[in-house]
Formats: sequence, structure tokens, C-alpha cells
Amino acid sequence: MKLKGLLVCILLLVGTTSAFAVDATLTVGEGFYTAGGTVTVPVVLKTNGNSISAVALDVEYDTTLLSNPVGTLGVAASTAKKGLYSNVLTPTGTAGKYRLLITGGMTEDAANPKGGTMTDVTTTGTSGLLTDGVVALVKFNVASTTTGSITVGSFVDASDPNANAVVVNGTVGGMTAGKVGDCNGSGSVSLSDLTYAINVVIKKPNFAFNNRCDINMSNGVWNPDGKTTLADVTTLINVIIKKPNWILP
Ligand SMILES: [Ca+2]
Ligand SMILES: [Ca+2]
Repeated sequence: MKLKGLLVCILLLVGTTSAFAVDATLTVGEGFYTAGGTVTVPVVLKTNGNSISAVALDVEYDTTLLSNPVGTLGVAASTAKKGLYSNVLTPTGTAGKYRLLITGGMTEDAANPKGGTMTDVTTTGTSGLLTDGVVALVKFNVASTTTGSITVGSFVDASDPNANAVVVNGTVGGMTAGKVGDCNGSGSVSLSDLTYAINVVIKKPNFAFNNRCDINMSNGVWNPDGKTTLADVTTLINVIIKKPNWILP
């Protein structure tokens, strides 16, 4: 009898676990700005095992602090040969909204002036799956009066290859004053930051990871991955020696 009860418990537990699949997440990551300069935020997809071939996102921001949003493809989306389509919606008062759609890519050329050549990975349409990583980067101009942290909001949507909706949860990070690549927080990017990054990699005491030190790029496109590794060290070296196309956001 006891054994039977235990078996029922185990079966219930298994049933409960499978009924709660983990939803995908689309996160607006932390960005670093200088007043009167720019800020670039990464939009990061985590599929958590869900099949996702397209995502949409509205980034909501204060138009008195941020302006002129420009979205570009992140490495995880360009690798899947997706395209990025975007539009600045009419603001409601000072509430700005920038809509991004990342889905099957289409190129326009002389033969197809209105678009026609699909660049998606499968060539059969928009069914190529997205993998985890940065799917877009959004750059804003920052007002010269900006201080402290800036919060942004988001509205998210996702679809699988068969156009079924996939549940995706959106979260947003803040934007704080500072510079990407300024690992030691001194206010500028220099050789000291390279030393700092190396010390993070070799786990030297008192050299902790922070998001300013998450600078790895792929062919000059910022592709932050939540840690400091040799890829970040290599990026920092290329930035410091001013290798062409290696420019921090
Ligand atoms: Ca520094
Ligand atoms: Ca990194």
C-alpha cells in the first residue's frame, strides 16, 4: 500500500514537471551611456528548448532621455540569416516605442527590386530556428542632461516555424552611466582594463566580473555573453591597438 502511494506520488511529480515547460525569454540587456553620447543595448534570446524562428519586440523608452533608435542584427540572428525590420511608432506623450521584428531575411536586388530572395537558413521560407544569443542591438542617442539610471520597457512576441505563437517572457535591464570596455570603472578604456580582464579570466582575487567587461565581438559586432573570457581579452586588445572595424559600442 505504501509502495503504491509512493508510485502515485512519483507519477504526479513527473506529470507536473512536464506540464511546466520553461518559457523562452527575450531580454533587453544592460547598456552603458555617456550623457550627450549614445547607448547600445543588446536584445538577448534564450529559447529554453522552444522552437523559435521569429521574434518581435517593442522597446519602450522616455523620449526626453533617449532618441533616434537604430536596430541592427545581432550575431545569433545574422548567423541564422534572419532579417531585421524596424519602425519608430508615434510616441504617446513622452513614451516612445520602437518596434523590432526579426524574422526570415529577404534581400532586394536588381532582379527583385521589391524584395524576393530569401536569405533564411532553410531557403524554404522563414523556418530556420534561432539559437540562444544576441538577436539585435539597439543604439539610442542620449540627452546631455541624462544622469542616473534609465529604465526601458518591452513588449515581446515569438513564433515557431509553423507560425504558431510561442510563449516568450520579456525582461529589461537598466542603462547606467559608464563605458563598455571600462572593466575597472576608471571612466576610460585603457591597458589597465586589459589587465583587469585577464585577471578576471585567471580568477585572481578581487577582480570580479561586471557587465562593462563583457565586450566580446564577432567580426566587430558586439556579442555579449554574460561572462569575461579570452574572447573579451582578444576584443579589448583589438580595440586598444585600434584594429579596423573593432569599435566598442
Ligand atoms: Ca578603465
Ligand atoms: Ca563576454
